Amino acid sequence: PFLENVILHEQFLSGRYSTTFIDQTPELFVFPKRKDRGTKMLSYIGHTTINGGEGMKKSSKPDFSKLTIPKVNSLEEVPAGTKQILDERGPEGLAKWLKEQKEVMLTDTTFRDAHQSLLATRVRTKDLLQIADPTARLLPNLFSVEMWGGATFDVAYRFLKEDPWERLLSIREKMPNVLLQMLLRASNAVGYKNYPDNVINEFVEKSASAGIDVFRIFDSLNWVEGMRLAIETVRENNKIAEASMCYTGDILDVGRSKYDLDYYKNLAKELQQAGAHILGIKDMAGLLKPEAAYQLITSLKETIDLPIHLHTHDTSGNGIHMYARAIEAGVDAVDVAAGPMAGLTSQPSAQTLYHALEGTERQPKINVQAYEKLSHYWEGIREYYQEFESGMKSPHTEVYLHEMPGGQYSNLKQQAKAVGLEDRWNEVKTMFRQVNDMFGDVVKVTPSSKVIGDMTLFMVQNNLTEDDVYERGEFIDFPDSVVELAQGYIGQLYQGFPPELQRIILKGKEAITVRPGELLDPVDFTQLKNVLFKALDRQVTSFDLISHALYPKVFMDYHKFYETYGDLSVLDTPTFFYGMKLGEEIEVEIEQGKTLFVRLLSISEAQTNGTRVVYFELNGQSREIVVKDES
Ligand code: 3PY
Ligand code: ZN
Repeated sequence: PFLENVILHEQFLSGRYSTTFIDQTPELFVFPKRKDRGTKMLSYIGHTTINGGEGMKKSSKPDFSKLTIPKVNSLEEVPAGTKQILDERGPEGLAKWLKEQKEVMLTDTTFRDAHQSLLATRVRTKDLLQIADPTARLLPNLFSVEMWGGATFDVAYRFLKEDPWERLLSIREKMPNVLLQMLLRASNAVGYKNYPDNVINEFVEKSASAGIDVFRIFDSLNWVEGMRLAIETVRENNKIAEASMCYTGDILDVGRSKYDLDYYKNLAKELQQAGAHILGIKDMAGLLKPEAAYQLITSLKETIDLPIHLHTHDTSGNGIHMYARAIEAGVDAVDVAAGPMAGLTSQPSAQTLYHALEGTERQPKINVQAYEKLSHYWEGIREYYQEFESGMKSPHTEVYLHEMPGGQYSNLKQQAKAVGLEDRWNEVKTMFRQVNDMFGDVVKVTPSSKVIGDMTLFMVQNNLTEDDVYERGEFIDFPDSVVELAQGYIGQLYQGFPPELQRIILKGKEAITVRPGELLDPVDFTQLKNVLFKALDRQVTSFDLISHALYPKVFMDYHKFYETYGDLSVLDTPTFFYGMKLGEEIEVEIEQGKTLFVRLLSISEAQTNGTRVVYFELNGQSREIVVKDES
């Protein structure tokens, strides 16, 4: 039970108490015995040493090389950048400024999409934070740093056991000069479903107040109705609304007319009218080919007045050539990552693009040597996360066939493996495209891509063909997400859901055509605050409230973990994932000026009840922790 004690008692909270209150209710004054921070930390290290990190198979701790952090003078003032332009001129002024720049501007995605796409979003705040100040000082000419949103929000809580809001607040402090950017899934916020309108309002407001300047907003079906609320809320908060269209299909393929140049031109006009400060083009799978990019940017520049910001994934290996053509056509900004975190399912490399544009007027004004120095750091960091690599080793042109987004590829592969389809991965890729075509050729990006993925696995697992679905569909129980899509709860598909298939999937359930958010009851934040106060046994912040509204279970699980093991964000990454080696000593700075020195002395044999005793030395004193061996 969460706290029956006095601090939550109504009488105590209302101030109506005296010493008789204590006499009459002694049970309220029994406080649970709290473990100290050191013990909690040792429990975690002991547990991880014996059983391996969360969701990882147990393996011995590799010998990692020492990280190299570029030397900068942290006492000097950080050079001014785009953030100061936003503060002085507002979002419209900033957009105008962007359009006026002769060189192409760069967004660095190393802190978000690069590791979401290469390392299952696992890079921890500690590893981002210690390079944030050097990045701000060495690359003050970046347009922005994309460092939040997308999958980083729930992965932080779920797997890294840290608070995403603290990541944002602390990076903001270290990077006062460049715009901080996030990926916002419009009405799905940073989740996988539509949320009530007041949750979107609140989330945007809190993100803006915690430090986000540029909101890249997209709808997973390119449904503008689903984006309006997010765009308006960002504008109300005086931040930059980068309304984005997701690029799908191939405008060069004349046989495939659904998503042609006119489709994108109309969409761009609609987004401009909806209030975009910048038009984003989100090529989430890396399907935009060089000549297509040239034609697309050229026509969009003739169609709208907004600056254009292009995002891609380098899966096919054509990323740099594509960017070069888009830059030739006048694109204003593009997304890149530091070399060691670039390429394949991630963004193209910043340095490669810099050199590719040598001798042209549009070469970015960045210090490429500084990028190389920062890259030494990222090279070391990537090693820490080797367990989360997807295994893709070379350019993968098959993406033009299956059209799977960069961030989904390794994820779906893992899911396929989990349901025993590892050996049928090639079939899964082919089926992914077949499901896309069956659903009428849809935009595939979180969360619509997940629906296609769910249906794909379902069909391969059950050996179903498209004909089977049409012939026997009435007797088939489709995955929940597929029913939701067919029902309109993820939004409206361009040109609608194929009616016959919709009927088969819905089995009499009604489909909606309005915005799902309109139908959802608002969250009562006042009531939630009271409930959370009881459950957490501490002051509830507005960040807690919004996190709980988005991810109730993930948030409470995180809280429970935190109660047991304390603040793990201070632990170095190798220890966080692998625990300690016998005889090893580590230092953990639990707060400024307070350091724990931990040495692992020995581990006992497993006892009859399946536990082991782990013997540590903590700041010179011996400590024992009993850990259940789960092997
Ligand atoms: C996300 O929504 O997390 C994405 O990166 C989509 O491409
Ligand atoms: Zn992306």
